[in-house]
Amino acid sequence: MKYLTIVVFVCLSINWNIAQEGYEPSKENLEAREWFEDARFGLFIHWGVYSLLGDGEWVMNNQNIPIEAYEKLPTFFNPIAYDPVEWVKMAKNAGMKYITITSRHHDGFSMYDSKVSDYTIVKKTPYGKDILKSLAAACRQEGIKLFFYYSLLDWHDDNYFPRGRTGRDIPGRGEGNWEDYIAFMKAQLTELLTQYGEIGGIWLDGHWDQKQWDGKKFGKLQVDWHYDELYKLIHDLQPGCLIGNNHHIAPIKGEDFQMFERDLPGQNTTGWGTKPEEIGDLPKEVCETINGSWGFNLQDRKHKSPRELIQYVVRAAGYGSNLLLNVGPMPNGEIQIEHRRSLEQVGRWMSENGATIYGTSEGPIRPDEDLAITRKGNVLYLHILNPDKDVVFLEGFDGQIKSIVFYKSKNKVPHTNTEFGLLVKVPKKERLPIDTIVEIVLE
Ligand code: JFZ
Repeated sequence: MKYLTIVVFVCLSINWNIAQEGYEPSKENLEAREWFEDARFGLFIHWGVYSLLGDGEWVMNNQNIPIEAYEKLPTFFNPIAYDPVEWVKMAKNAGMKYITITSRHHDGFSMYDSKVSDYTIVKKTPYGKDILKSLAAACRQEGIKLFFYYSLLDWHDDNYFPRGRTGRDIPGRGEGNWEDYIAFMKAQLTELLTQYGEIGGIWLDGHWDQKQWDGKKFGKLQVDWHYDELYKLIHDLQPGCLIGNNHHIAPIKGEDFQMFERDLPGQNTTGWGTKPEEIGDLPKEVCETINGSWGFNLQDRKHKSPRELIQYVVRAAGYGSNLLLNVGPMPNGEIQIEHRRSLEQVGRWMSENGATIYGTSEGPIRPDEDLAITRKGNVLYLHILNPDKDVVFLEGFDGQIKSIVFYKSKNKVPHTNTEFGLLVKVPKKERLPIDTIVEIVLE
């Protein structure tokens, strides 16, 4: 009997990816997923007291800043230039349909008025106001959906114990109780889903911190994240709220979309990304930075050009995925001029060509270096991303073509149907530097 109890206990305790078993998305949720897939483009915002140091959102870990020293940051966080309406308008003009913002990142600081923590923007900064409240109001006003990023991992809270593989050398950390930490997260998620109106989704991050790491690859999970309870809580509070988790593994029951960090779906270029066999059928979202950093980084000059950004949106759409493009606002609340300018240009392109992106699904052929295809009913949009191409060959294409024109000029496209596929000719005068779109209407 005693032996049996031990066996049962061991079996229970290693089943640590427990999902929201039996989860059936509600009608609201299915509608929200549809909306999400049509939206295709969102703004990611990483903003916190770390922004003050201009060295990214991992600065506490990277510089091993003691808890006590880090706690000085909130005392001079005072974003007097923060104008949420301006942020939302910037996103909207860029052609984005939703915003995902960090409510609490790995540093454990709540950027909103949390009653269950003392470590919040309202209680600890001279600014003293809840930035999510004003952002939520601005989003509502402008018709933009709001999502919250929420960190599962915490470098500040003693109850985040056992510690994960990051933040181990931060001086001043204590040893608390894991179950209390889970209860704390539930209380915070409840606040986030009851104080800000309708929330588009919750973007969880930090799962991987609790997987053992041998310097090359991840091993087993050390803790129970209680996803069954967290996911149920979120869906009970707001059935339409979409859950995504940046765990880089196949979707866990209870999730509503699958995310890909800095990688197009299936292209595991980071090494720790999602493997092709782990791609499920949920709506997809790729996240990427506008420069090289998530949180504000003063020295980062790797600003992506408008051309790169537009092509990334197009490629993601070609994979049937959204793009969540990140900016890291400065500590004063402003978004860098370089990024605002680029987003304006992206917006100009989206306003002319958005019909080939929004509401589309992936095309019949996977994107490659030179092209991506999106689809809307019986219309295919062939996006030629390399202006040097004079001929494009779509191998295996055997659709019956009703009409085929260049999207911009509406001129007919010279083409030949061969037994191996479709050959499309792109005359020089039709070529565009960013994306030459060919509209193919099928019978
Ligand atoms: C995570 C965060 O750590 C990062 O700060 C940012 O918020 C980004 C969007 O998401 O990035 C990760 C995710 C996974 C690993 C490292 C960073 N990992 O598996 O080592």
